[in-house]
Amino acid sequence: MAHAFLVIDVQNDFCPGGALAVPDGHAVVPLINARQAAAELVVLTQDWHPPMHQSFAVNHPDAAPYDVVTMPYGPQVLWPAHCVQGTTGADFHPALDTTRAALVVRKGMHTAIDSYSAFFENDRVTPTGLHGFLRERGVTAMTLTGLALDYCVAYSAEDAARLGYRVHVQASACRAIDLRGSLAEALVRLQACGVTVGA
Ligand code: VGL
Ligand code: ZN
Repeated sequence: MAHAFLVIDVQNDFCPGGALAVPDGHAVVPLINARQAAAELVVLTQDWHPPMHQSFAVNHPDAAPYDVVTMPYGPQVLWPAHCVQGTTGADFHPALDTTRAALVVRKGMHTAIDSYSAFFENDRVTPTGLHGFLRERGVTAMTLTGLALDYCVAYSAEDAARLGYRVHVQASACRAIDLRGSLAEALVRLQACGVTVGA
C-alpha cells in the first residue's frame, strides 16, 4: 500500500516570465522540494507539446489566446504556445529537485488532442500509462502538487479519484491560472469526487 507524491508541470513556461505564466507559480518550488524528502515514490509530469499542437491559439486562424473552440472531444481553451518539446520553456524550473523522481510522465504529445491530466488525454480515454505504473508499484493513495491547480492538477486529481485512488491536493504547493472562474469550478468538482484539498 504505497503512497505517491505527484508533481504536476513545474516548468518554466508556467512560472513568471514564461509563455503561460501562472501567477506566483515559482513559489511552489521550495515547498515541493521540502516535501519530496519524506515521499515514498515521486512522479513528475511535464507538459510536452509539438509545435503544431492544436491547443495553441497560433495554430487556429482567426482565434486569439483564451478563446474556446470545439474539438472532437469537447470544448478546448486555446492557449498561448507553451511547453514546446525541447525548448527552455518546457524544462523543469531550474530549482526543482528532480533527483528523487522515479518517473517523468510527458503528456500533450498528440497534435490533435490536449492533455491536462497526468492519466488521460482530454478525450478522457487515451491513457498516458501512469495508472499502470502506479498500480504495479502498489500505489493506492497520492498527494498532488504543482501547476496549475485549476487545470492540470485538478484534472489529474479527478481522474485519480475516478480510478479508485485516495487523493489529496496540497493546495499550498499549487497555484492557479483562474481563467473565468476556473478555480472555483475546479474546487467544486474536486470536492464532488471525494478529493481532499488542504495543507
Ligand atoms: C496546463 C493549460 C495548458 C497546466 C497545461 O499545466 O495546468 N494548463 N496546458
Ligand atoms: Zn499545455
